[in-house]
Parts: sequence; C-alpha cells; structure tokens
Amino acid sequence: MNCRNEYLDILPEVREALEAGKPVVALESTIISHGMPYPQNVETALNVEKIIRESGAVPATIAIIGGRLKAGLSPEEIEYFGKKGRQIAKASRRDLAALCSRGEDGATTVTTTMIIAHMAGIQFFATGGIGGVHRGAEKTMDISADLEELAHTPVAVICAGAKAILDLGLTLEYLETRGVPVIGFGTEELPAFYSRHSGLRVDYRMDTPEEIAAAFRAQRGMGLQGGMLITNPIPEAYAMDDGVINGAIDQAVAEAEEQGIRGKEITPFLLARVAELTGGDSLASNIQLVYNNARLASRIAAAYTGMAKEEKTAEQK
Ligand code: PSU
Ligand code: MN
Repeated sequence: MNCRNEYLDILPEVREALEAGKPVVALESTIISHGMPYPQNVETALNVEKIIRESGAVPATIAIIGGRLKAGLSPEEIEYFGKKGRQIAKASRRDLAALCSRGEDGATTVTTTMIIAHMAGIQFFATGGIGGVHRGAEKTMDISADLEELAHTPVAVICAGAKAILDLGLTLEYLETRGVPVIGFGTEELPAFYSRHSGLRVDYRMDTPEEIAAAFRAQRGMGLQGGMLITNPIPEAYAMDDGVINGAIDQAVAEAEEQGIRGKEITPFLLARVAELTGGDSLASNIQLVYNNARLASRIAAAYTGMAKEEKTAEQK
C-alpha cells in the first residue's frame, strides 16, 4: 500500500479495513455522473455501498474532488457527484495529472478507479460494464483505455460484461493479446450487460467466489502484472429481450455516427441514448446488475482476505 502518495485521500473507514485485512470493494464514479440519470444515480450509488456492507465488506467509492484522489466518499460527496452529473469531467488515465494540478473534480472510469484503488491498496472493484473496442474501431481506433488498464494494474474487476454498443468479439481479442484473463461466473458465455448472451466464450468458467479468489491469488503470487476481468451475468429476472435491446443499441450507434460524436463523448452518448430508447426498463436492469456485481465482488474479496489470514496463521505455527 502506498500511503505516502501526496495526492491520495483514503477514507478512515477504508484505511482501517485495509490495515485490519478486511475485505474492501472499490466502486467507480463515472457510472454515477455519466452512466445514470439523477436522482436514480445517487440512490443506486448509496444502495450499492449498503449492499457491500451487508455482504460483509467495506465500500470505497472512488472519485477526484478538488484535485484530490479519493478512495472512499461520504454520502454528501456522492450526492454532489450525482447532481453535477455530466458537468463533471470524465477522467481517464491521461487526465489525472492535469485535474490534480489544477485542483479540479473528475469522475473516475474503470481505468482511473483501478489506478486509484491500486494506490490505496484495494484489489477488488465492482461496476456495471467496462469500456472496450468500439464498433468500427478499425477506422476510428476507438479502444477504451479500460482494456490497457486491465493489462497493467493488479485489480480484479467484477462486471456484467460489456454492452453491445461495443464490438464484443474484438474486445475479447484485445484482452487476449494483452494477457487479461476473462472469467465467467457460473457461465462459459461472455455476458453482454443487459443480456446474459453474446454468443462468445470466456476463457474460464468458475462457479464459486473461492475459485475466483484462488485464481487472483495465483496471479499475484507469481508476480504477474495486470488485472482480471470477472463477468457476472445479469440475473435472469432482470435480463432484457435481446431484440429490444439490440434494436436500441443499433439505433444509438447509427445516430452517434450521423452526429459525428467521437472520443470520450461517445460512451456517455450511447449509454444515455440507449436508456432513452428503451425507457425505464434498461435503467432498472442496469441498477439490478450493479447490485448483483457488488454482492459477488464482496464475496470474492472476503474469500481472498480469508485465504490471506489462513496463510498467515499457518506461517506463525
Ligand atoms: N459502460 C457502461 N456503463 C458505464 C461505462 C461504460 O455500460 O458507465 C463507463 C465506465 O466508467 C467505463 C467508461 O470505464 O464508461 C468507458 O469510457 P470510454 O469508452 O470512453 O473508455
Ligand atoms: Mn474511447
């Protein structure tokens, strides 16, 4: 743990949990500011923290506030982020230096949440969906920095796969090239966020949090760099009809192209447009899958810290 990072503030509750070897789960803030509308975003962010606590772990929502890297937010800070929404800068790896030197706010994506979690010593991170290789990337070269971060930073990311706003096949190819293990929790098929199905295979199916914790421990134990992607299918009861969701996604992608939307704007544009086109249904599904991922992340983090304690006891004997 790097406690001497002069840009980092770790919430006391989070710091104490880490020092005591308790399970901690990181959460991102772009999902709050850019991923969902107010006030559902704030309500969801607070509920996710509650679910993590009920599952026996400590939540750490990550963001940049006034140029400070924050590992753990207060409920007031979460409310502030949710209200300001898309006015807050979406912060990727390239933005950290300027935002901090200027004392500005930033919403952390999967990339920057992994970076700050790692600085704080947090190894598990729950979210909705990750960024990936965009459709048409062979021309635009739009590949999310999330994939590079997964290749570099030793944090396990628990998500519901990725939205079909991306080219999921190319996203898996990229992850393979960069050496990122893609695990399916209880499934061999890569889940596609709103839908449990993509027609694509994950690298490994694992059926228990213990099995996943053991794989992550092996990755750490042999000193391999990089993270791990754990994909958790949306619960059946909340999954959307593939025809409905894919129709909305195709329309949103076509509109983005017509309007010439590019760069960091495209993902928030597509997320908002898909939500509009599908009405409240997609938002309800989105919220439920985040809760589901938070529960799994807490169980994996608990299994991992349990293993670390057992090893310590064995060493002392
Ligand atoms: N996909 C979602 N919901 C999200 C995001 C992606 O289904 O909220 C957010 C995450 O913060 C992710 C970011 O890290 O968008 C990726 O943005 P980009 O494609 O610009 O890398
Ligand atoms: Mn991009």
